[in-house]
Amino acid sequence: MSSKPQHKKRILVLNGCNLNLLGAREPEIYGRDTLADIETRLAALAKKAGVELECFQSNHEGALIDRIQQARGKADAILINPGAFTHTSVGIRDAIAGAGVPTIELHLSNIHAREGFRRHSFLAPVCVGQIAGFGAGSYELAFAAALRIIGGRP
Ligand code: CA2
Repeated sequence: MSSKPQHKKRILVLNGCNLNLLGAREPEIYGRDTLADIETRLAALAKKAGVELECFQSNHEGALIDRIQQARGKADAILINPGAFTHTSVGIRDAIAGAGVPTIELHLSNIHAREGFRRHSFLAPVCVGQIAGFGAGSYELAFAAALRIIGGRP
């Protein structure tokens, strides 16, 4: 019996506003790793797992929405740390809801233990789940969660 060749699974990692500044300021909240450090570690994990990884950061809401729209039918999972867009963006929420790509929301800090305005996420209801509070480790935990989803496990 011949089976269709499977394409390499693809994970898209999105980072929103101000995350390009990681490592430079507020290390007591966000840690000392830069975004490049985090992406390098994810790339190593992706190589080991045999999946393709694409990383994109923007300070612009529309640019993130464009990437989410483009992921439809192309990415198998999305990891997103939307930064402050978490608490403001109905546009990113609608893009995630419309993309049909399982999406995991992640945060370096525990947004539920900070200012009241950070407790609400517009995105959480359209994501598979949320990981928050493990510093740079949140990305690796979210990556592990994405591998489970790609492998057909919740
Ligand atoms: O904890 C997270 O990952 C956040 O998404 C980070 C956002 C914040 O607005 C969210 O509420 C929670 C902030 C992005 C990083 O901002 C920086 C600002 C200065 C220096 C370094 C990072």
